[in-house]
Amino acid sequence: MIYIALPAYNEADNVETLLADIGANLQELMPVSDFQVVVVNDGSSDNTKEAAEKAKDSLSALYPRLRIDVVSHSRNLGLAEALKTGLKYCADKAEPRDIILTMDCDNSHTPGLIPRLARRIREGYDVVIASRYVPGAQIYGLSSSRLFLSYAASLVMRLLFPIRGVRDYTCGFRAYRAEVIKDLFARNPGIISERGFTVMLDVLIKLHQFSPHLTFGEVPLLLRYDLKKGASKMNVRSTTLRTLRLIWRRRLGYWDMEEVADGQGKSQ
Ligand SMILES: Nc1nc2c(ncn2[C@@H]2O[C@H](COP(=O)(O)OP(=O)(O)O)[C@@H](O)[C@H]2O)c(=O)[nH]1
Ligand SMILES: [Mg+2]
Repeated sequence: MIYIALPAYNEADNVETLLADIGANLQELMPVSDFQVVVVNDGSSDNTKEAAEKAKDSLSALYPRLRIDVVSHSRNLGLAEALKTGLKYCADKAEPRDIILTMDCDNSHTPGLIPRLARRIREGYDVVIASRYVPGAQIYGLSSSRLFLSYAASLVMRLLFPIRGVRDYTCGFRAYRAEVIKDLFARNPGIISERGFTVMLDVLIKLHQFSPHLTFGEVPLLLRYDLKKGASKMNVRSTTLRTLRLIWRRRLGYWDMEEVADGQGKSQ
C-alpha cells in the first residue's frame, strides 16, 4: 500500500486537478498497487475541503484502488502541524513495508514521479527525496531569488549537516519506508517541533541524528512551479530566519524534544 499525505491550505484551485492527476497517473503506471491519499485541509478559508470532497466522490468510482480521505483542522495551524496530522494518519494505518509519501498540494510536484520514488524505496533506501540538485532535475517557473535561496540552503546544509545521499534538504516531495515514520512517532510523539516550513529540514536531520543506520537517496525532480495556481504560502524572510535559528540550535545539540529513546536528545 502507498500512502500520500497532502498538506493543503487554501488550495481550492489546485486540489481537484492534483487528485485527478494522481488517480490517472497511478492507474497507468502502478495499476496493481493500492493507494490511500489523505488531504489535510488546514483550516482553509476557501473551498479546499469541498473541492477535495468533490474529487473524492468522482474519483473513487473511476479508480477503485485509490482511496481519498479528507481530514480538517478547525483553524489554520501551519504546515508543520498539517504534515504531522498527515504523517500520523498514514503511520497509524500503514504496515511497516508500506510506503508513505508527502507532496505539495499546489500542482508543482508531478504525481508521475511517485512510481520512481517508490521504486527507490523498494531498491533499499529508507528515505527518497525528489531533488532539485541531482543531474536530470529541471525547474520551471521559480523566481531567481527563490532559486538562489534554495540552492544556498542546500549548500549550507551539506556543509553543516552532511547526510550521505542528500542534496535537497527542503523539498516537500519525499517517500519514506513506512516503518521509519512509525518508528519516529513511536519513539517520540513530539518529534515534529518546528512550526512552519522548516519542518521538512528538521524531520530530515532528526531522522539522520536519531536513526544513523537509515539510507537516504534522491531522484531528479521536475518542479512545475509554473503550474501552481495562486501565490506561494512561504514567507521567505521568516523561513530564512527560522532556518538559521534551526541550524544554530541543532548544531548546539538542542533537539526541542522531551526525550529520545536512545537518550541522545537534549531537552530545552
Ligand atoms: N496545512 C497547511 N499547509 C500549508 C500551509 N501553508 C502552506 N501549506 C501547504 O504546504 C505546501 C507548500 O506550500 P507552497 O505554497 O506550495 O510553498 P512553496 O512551494 O515553497 O512556494 C502546499 O501544499 C501548501 O498548501 C499551512 O499553513 N497549512
Ligand atoms: Mg509548492
